[in-house]
Amino acid sequence: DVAHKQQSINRLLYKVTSHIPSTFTHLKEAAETWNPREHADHCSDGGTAVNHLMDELEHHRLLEQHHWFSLFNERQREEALMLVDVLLHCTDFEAFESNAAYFREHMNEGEFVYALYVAVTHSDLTHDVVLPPLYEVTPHLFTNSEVIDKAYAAKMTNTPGNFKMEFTGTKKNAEQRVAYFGEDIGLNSHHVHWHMDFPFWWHGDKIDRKGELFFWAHHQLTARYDAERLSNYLPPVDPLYWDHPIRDGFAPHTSYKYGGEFPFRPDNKAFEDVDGVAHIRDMKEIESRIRDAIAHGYIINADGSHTDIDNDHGIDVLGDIIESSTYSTNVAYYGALHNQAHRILGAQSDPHHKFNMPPGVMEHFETATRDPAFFRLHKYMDNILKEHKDKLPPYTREELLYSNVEITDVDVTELSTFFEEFEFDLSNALDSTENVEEVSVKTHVSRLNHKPFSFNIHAKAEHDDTVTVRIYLAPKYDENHIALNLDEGRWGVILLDTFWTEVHEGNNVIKRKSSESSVAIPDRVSFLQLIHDADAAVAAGTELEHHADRSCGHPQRLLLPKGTEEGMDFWFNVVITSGEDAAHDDLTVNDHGSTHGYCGVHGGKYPDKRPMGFPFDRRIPDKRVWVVPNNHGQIVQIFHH
Ligand code: CUO
Repeated sequence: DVAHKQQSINRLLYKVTSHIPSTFTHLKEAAETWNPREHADHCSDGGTAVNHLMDELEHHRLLEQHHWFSLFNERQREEALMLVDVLLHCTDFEAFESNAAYFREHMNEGEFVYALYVAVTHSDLTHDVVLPPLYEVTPHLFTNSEVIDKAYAAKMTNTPGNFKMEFTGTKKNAEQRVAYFGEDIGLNSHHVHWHMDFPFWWHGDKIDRKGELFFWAHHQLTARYDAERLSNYLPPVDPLYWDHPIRDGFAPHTSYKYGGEFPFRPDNKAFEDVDGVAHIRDMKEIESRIRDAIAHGYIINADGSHTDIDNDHGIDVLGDIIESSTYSTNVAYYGALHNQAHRILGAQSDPHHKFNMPPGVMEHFETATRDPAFFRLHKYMDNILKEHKDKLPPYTREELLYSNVEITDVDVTELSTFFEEFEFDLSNALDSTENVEEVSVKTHVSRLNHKPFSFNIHAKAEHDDTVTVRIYLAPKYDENHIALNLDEGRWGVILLDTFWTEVHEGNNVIKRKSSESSVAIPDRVSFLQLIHDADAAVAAGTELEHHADRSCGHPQRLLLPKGTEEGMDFWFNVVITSGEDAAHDDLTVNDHGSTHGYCGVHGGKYPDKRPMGFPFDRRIPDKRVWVVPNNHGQIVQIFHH
């Protein structure tokens, strides 16, 4: 049952760099005596995956324990995926947890955590299991070395502690003004989970519009980052250029649990080739091939055939190519622009491996957004994809019009943001030793939040119908306080919410609360709470009360970009179209895991049949076509207190 499964996953992830304590009898036993090869009858592949991994293990070919792990390292990824394969082929939970316990003891811990998270995300056996927040499972990747050092000292002196986590850098670094966003533990958690829901290496069942979602989720991260910058009096982020120095350096103040400090990059570092990874010349060549494809309107597949991209499907094809995912149809020609760029950026401090530095923050999805170069890189790719979108014809009035509905007004309650303190647990940062007592070690950090808000959409309908509603927000002014026109501002729109509802003939009031947003998730249940609840439910023989929220989703707290004291102006746009745009027929009553806006529907079609970002995804050269009764725009202000 769910409580048992939850308890088992909790225990597997608890203090993962230490042995399973003897109090976890069942898992301890599996770790020591389970022989995966002997249980091949519990594997839907007849034991192929298990035997493969066991061969590697027995021949001592696997990465040692207590070593850093990076998904972008080919061999390390291969090993982690072998375990994913084992777990996803288990036909019952007992085999799943026993194999997991066994390989936990025998494989690299980083590989193990990654594989277990991915397997729990995708396995039918673990649907109702809530994954503990990664920032409490691997705190090293989410907090600073200073805090970790204090936690170690607290343990040594047996003194409980709660330490303040500061954002890296100083006021002298203008980029630090938005560090609260790039270093937000919830944002980093969303980002890493997005990549677990949609892994670039995925070879399981086809994931719907995966390339387009790659574009969209990261386009939204970029648009949101730019809005945060504006509210902090910074210009939008510049894209990266291979021929220009990387203007902003980054000092991560972060260390690996095993493997030393994350490397530091000074300001104005010129790009260098990275030995064994890529040449900058090749990156430029790949970029130019992709841009050629966009200019031509087709890509060339590996077999020489062409796929037209001057259509709504083009963004999906290009997203796969740029990422590059297993869905890219010609990796030999179009390369792996995104993945290689992450590795190149991560290795600029030691590109020739002279100093044996571990991977940089850009080489982990957990840490990537901490580095301002992350947003530069993604702006660069976003601009390439914009070239494609800008080639498509603007929407016509007919395509925008849904004549059944006229939006007459929208009331929005006060929009305001503030900083608050958030506390999380660090005990997983420390190993446990059976005879040293545990002390409580926590950290607290400032984070952005907003007052709950709601809006009422007043809409007149000619007849009863299901409708698709999309709510967008976009900064009204640029960094020089010049008003952006519709076509300039549209690429910066932030999707706040999208949902399906019924309208009836006559006047309707569509009410919606910020907490219902389909792009955001509430605060994650803490790891200690999950452990406590599961243990209590198992002991009492009762069911668990929580229902499994998805881990992929923008933090609800960050739904609104930060405002300003005097109030920052934003366009607030409501776009209503027919319910025909729904890809599922139960969307008015089922939100399919609640974060479909940025994370799709797990295992199903993306719910909105229109292109992601519709109707702001295409050029709007003539704003008169925009004036349809089912679109509504007004200015709102976001205050920061
Ligand atoms: Cu999410 Cu570059 O894709 O980090």
